[in-house]
Amino acid sequence: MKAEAFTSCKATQAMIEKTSREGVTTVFHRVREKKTCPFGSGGTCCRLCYMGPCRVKDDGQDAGVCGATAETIAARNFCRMVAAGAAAHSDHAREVALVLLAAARGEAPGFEIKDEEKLWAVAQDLGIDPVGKSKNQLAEEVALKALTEFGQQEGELSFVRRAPQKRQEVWRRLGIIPRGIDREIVEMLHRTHMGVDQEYVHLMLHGMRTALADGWGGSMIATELQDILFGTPVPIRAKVNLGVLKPDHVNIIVHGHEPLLPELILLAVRDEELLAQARAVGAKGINVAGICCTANEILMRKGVPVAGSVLQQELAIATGAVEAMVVDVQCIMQGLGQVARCYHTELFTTSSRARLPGVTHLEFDHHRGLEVAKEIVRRAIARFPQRRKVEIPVEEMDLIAGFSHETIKYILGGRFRASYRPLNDNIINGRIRGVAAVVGCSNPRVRFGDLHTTLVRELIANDVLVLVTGCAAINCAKEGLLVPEAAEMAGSGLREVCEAVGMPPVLHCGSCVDNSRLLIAATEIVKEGGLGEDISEVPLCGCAPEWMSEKAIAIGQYFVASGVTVGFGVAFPTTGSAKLSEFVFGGMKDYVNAHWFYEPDPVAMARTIIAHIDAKRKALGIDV
Ligand code: XCC
Ligand code: SF4
Repeated sequence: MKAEAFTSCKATQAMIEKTSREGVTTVFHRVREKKTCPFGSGGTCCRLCYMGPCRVKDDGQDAGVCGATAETIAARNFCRMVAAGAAAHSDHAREVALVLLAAARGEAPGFEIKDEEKLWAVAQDLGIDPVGKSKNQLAEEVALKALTEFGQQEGELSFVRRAPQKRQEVWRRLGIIPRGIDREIVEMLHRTHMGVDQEYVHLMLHGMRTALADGWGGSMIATELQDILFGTPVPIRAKVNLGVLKPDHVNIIVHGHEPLLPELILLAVRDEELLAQARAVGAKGINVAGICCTANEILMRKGVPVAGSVLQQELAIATGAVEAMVVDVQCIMQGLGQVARCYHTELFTTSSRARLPGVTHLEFDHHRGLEVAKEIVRRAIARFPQRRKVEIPVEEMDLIAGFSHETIKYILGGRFRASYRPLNDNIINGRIRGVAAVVGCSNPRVRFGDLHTTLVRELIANDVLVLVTGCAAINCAKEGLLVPEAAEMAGSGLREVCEAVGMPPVLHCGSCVDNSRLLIAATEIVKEGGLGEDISEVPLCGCAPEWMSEKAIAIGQYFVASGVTVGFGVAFPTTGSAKLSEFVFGGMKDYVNAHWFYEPDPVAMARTIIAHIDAKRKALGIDV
């Protein structure tokens, strides 16, 4: 099979070829065998009850057995994706809140409150007076308040008040301010059960409320509490791609989404006794690298190398150099189990919520997390002598990560007058044309990573400052777009700004829950003044050209509901219904001043984003 057809990433190509030679099946092999179903892909396959399943044509006459029309079915499916995505981000947040609570009470060895400044800020935004309280006392109150945001039945989520006033009014008018995180998700599932809510606009409005419970709720809680526990990111240099695996070290890969156990593994690998054990089996040391958003979390805060993005998880094992892979939740392919059995890798599931058949389960319990971490490291060391053929791709690239919204403030505004003023001024004077968020997954149905990099190159060449998160960030990093020298590829205006500050034209803002940082950054731009009074007025656009997960749909929906127009590539789950597509691609504008768009071609997507940014500039009277 032609590996070049899947991606231009040389490391990925080499490992696809290696697995093909060795008869090992990966996502790239399976995708060729699986045809997509047009009804499922366009959103009009309903399997919500067993009078069906029903595949419905969008001809104005066809309907499911219950009478449900194409737009109802597609809207229900879309909203269920939002609910699942919001649930994933929020359940992650819940776990972090529980760990913060235990840490504050001294019941989680290895965890402590690292960022008191953030703790104070978050406390105040949650309506807690921090004055006169000890660090742990305050952290306990913050954790308990965060936990109530999940089960709250009435009222409004606390972080909603962080949004620009005008945006809050839009939401209040529409009645879509989330009351409680769990409540909105449950109601979304209820409403999409057979025979409940069957009016697509009404469904989509609750889809927005549910998504907002993610962006301004679950995801934001995850990000903020993780910053409190592990520190708010600041710019940090690191390396990316499969070349970060070391031939003479015990390699441990952490993969998934929660940084909790990985932070403890980073502690454990510094343990002298374990290092001695590693040397005793002939290794020079222990190397930890990340995959997916776990990677992004510990990259942002610790500069831990990134082995790859979602589509490289099986390929990392195929190097034959990985002694242990530790996974928790989300984006973990079941195929990993099979691949691990072909090599000497021990794969560990660690979350009480996720197991894989035939895979070692060693549960992360935060009361004894450090012990679990050490046990994993010990077992990884024991695997080292079992290595057979090792083939690590040479490709690795430098990157800079760590651009939290606080950091953006500092680097642009300076240490003593940290503010978004310089960014706003540069947007107003046109050096920076606008801002684009390029986020989300990779998908083997399109050229892996190439859509991200083609799009981003086009954007920066046109003076658009790019913020990246998730697997999009990893893919851009692999191609050298996340270093200051990448400014050479930028248009003259953006280049001037980047060179003056010494920053890359593409800023790594973190994991997928860290898309909540982008909501805050957008809000800061509004609050700084000169670029409108609402997020929807800022020359700003979002996109996920290679998306695949339900979480991506939840993120897209909360961006749109927050006033940011969002483009997706690959395929779009409303295209089976003309009515619903008209709504998401246009009609939503009448409600939230933003909409979705679908564009599978990255260059065309860049043009659409630039045109959108230019239209916003024009409306603000800062035409270039
Ligand atoms: Fe998963 Fe977050 Fe998508 Fe990557 S970007 S494939 S969701 S790891 Ni979140
Ligand atoms: Fe078919 Fe209606 Fe049941 Fe869906 S809910 S499977 S459209 S009968």
